[in-house]
Amino acid sequence: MKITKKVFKEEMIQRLKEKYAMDINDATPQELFHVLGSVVKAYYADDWVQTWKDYLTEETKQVYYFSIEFLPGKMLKSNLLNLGILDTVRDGLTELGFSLDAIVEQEKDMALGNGGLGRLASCFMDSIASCGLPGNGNGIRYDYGLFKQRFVDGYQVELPDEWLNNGNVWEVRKESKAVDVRFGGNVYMLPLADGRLKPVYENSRLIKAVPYDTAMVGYQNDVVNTLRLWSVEIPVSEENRYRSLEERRELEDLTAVLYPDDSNERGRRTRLLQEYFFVSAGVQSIVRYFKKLNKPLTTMSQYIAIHINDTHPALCIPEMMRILLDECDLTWEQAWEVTVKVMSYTNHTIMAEALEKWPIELMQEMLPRMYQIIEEINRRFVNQYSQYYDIELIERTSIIQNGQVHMANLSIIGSHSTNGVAKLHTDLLKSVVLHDFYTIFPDRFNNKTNGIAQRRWLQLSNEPLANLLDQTIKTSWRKKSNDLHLLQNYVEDDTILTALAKAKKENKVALAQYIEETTGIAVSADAIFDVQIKRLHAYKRQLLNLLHILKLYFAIKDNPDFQMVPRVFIFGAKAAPSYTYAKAIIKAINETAQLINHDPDVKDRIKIVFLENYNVTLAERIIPAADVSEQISLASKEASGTSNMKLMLNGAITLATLDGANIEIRDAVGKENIVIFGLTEEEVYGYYQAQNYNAMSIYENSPTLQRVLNAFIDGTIPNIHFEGQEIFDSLIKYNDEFFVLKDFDSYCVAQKQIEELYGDKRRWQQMSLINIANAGQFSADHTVARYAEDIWQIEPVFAHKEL
Ligand code: 26Q
Repeated sequence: MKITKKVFKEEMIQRLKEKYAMDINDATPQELFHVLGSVVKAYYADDWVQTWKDYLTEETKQVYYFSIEFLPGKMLKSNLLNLGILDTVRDGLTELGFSLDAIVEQEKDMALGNGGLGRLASCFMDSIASCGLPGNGNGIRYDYGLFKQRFVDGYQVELPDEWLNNGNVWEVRKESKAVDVRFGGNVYMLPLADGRLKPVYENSRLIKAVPYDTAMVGYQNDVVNTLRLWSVEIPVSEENRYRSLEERRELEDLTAVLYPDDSNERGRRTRLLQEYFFVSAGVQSIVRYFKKLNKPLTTMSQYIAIHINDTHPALCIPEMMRILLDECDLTWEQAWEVTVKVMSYTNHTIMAEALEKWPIELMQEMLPRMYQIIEEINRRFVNQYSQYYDIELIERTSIIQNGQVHMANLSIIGSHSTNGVAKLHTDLLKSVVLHDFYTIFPDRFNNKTNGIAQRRWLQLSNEPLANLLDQTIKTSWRKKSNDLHLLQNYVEDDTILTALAKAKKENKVALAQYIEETTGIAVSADAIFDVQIKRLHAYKRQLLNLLHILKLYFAIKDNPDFQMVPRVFIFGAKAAPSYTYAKAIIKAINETAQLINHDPDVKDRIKIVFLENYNVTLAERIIPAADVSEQISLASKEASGTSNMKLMLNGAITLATLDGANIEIRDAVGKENIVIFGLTEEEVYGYYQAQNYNAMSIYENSPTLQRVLNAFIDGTIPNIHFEGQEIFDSLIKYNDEFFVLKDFDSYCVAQKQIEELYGDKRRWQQMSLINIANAGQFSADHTVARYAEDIWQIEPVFAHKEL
């Protein structure tokens, strides 16, 4: 995109005048943001239209990434970067007397996701467009995204996320592409004269799904893909005229809020309806598009791929069957072949409680036709495979079991590909969690290790480091992330090592300032910034981090001269509103922070900072300033993790268990450049087998652990009467489900090791450099390229612009 500063400035002045009838000098940052947004939108408008046309006229095979969550964060800067006009716009604004950074602040985070899974979907959207791949997102336009977190007396309080309050510059409402979605009531199959069966619906409800499209601008390649989010509306119709206010409210609320639970939100009617709503709207609009190509429906898989991000969009499978059977008159066999070839599925968890299941009655009541089709898919599956496998295996793999519909089973049976998100995770799927399916469909299983958008997570969020890289190894790493390897040549170069340290320091000073402004806590940028940022979950073990902090605290209390490198322990984490245990941990961390931060004996050797409202924008502030990356989940429980990759890319040293993608990070950097501790996945499974884990005996044999755990119930940590007891009980009474006590000692050793390494400045900088240099393999550009080749069978539109 070529625009000059001059043209840009004129455009800003003109549009401001048109939109607000105002001189630019009188504009507020909010008004400037909106005008700038619309200017940027105009810059990519032609490419957006052209990309769409190209796909249609060239009949390009496209992927549709179905996800109930997308978590893009702010979009202004990344759009400017990808259009290649970031510097022009920044300079232009400066000349007009404004700062881009102040305007950027005005944008609300688009937070239509909980965490890892939603952010992954957004990194993929960026990489798909940036690699010139024909792909689109399909999801829900929630009126309220993930709740805003506040701490009141150390407790998490949730406030609504009113992200649409000032309007949304990026979206385009496409009224003409609306579709109807039907649910509820009864359905029966009416035999027609020609032998076919036609569904007849009674008392069902029709709602209108209206799409809002957002441009996914590729990195300097003229490709602009589409993220399509659906919003509910009540159509004007005879049947709706007489609906009560209450009934209308229920329908309108369908796309009102994102469910804030990222593990098990079971059996909620609205959640199931949300899933069907965006699936049905999305699949209908895909079929409508496909019909424009005038190809036989049986060839659909040559033009369309649909990806199911976790099981939440699994109804894509029966919905595609419904459309092909009921509306396109394909036979069951034809429809099934098309469906399986089109669909693919990613699993993001091995935790049993997170595997989605719906009660049969609920599904029958809400989605009667879906249930009929699922029953038939299941009947045929059982029929076909009981010829080859024993009845127990067939029972374990059935979609319908014990009165419930198992969405993972549906997803595997109804698709041609099932992938895990890190090597270990995929191995566990094959050998344990989905072993039965692996027996039946070995060819369907594959691994796709997660990746991150290195442009957002380095180039945009860490300018000091990005500039240093540009000066040292030139700029090719922005497109070809593996060129970060070039940095390895400087591992003995003291000038570069010092420059790296300086960049990190600059980021730490900036974060220290933010911390002081937002929390009032003064922290030194010379301390180790030790960071754990992720959702709050028992398996992620924020508690282990806290126990270690308490151990250090008692060491100081026992010995006022206790020597240690000063540390700032930084936390960012939201707990699902209904997850009492996670909320208890938040309260305990906050009260421990009060205790330690205000204890004069500590003399600033330890500070605890729990930053409120962890979100994409806050992550962009914290990650560049991190020295230590805490990735301490119990081995086997974290499917992949992605903050581990972001922190590594920004030069933090990983302190980790052998879980998820941590293993691949270790392999990439070498074991001297990462600090590993704790049980291995095999050892964890060993304990499950033998059933001989005994948390109590660890406690009884460790005076340190006694002191630390007793602090939760003896008033040492103030104001946590109930929470402290709950936490204590989880470890002692309920035998420590996530082996926190078992891993405690080796975690403390690892922490000591971190401290010693940090003491050797040169060695630390070398480790940091090696981490950055080897982070390229975790770029989402690579990940989506593998999905494109192995699963979706799609190609970059401009072969010459490929990676
Ligand atoms: C399910 C049913 C009903 C309501 C909500 C849900 C639900 C919602 C969100 C279940 C799970 C999620 C999110 C899961 C998630 O974020 N998983 C993470 O995915 C990352 C990307 O693959 C991995 O890196 C993490 O390891 C994994 O925990």
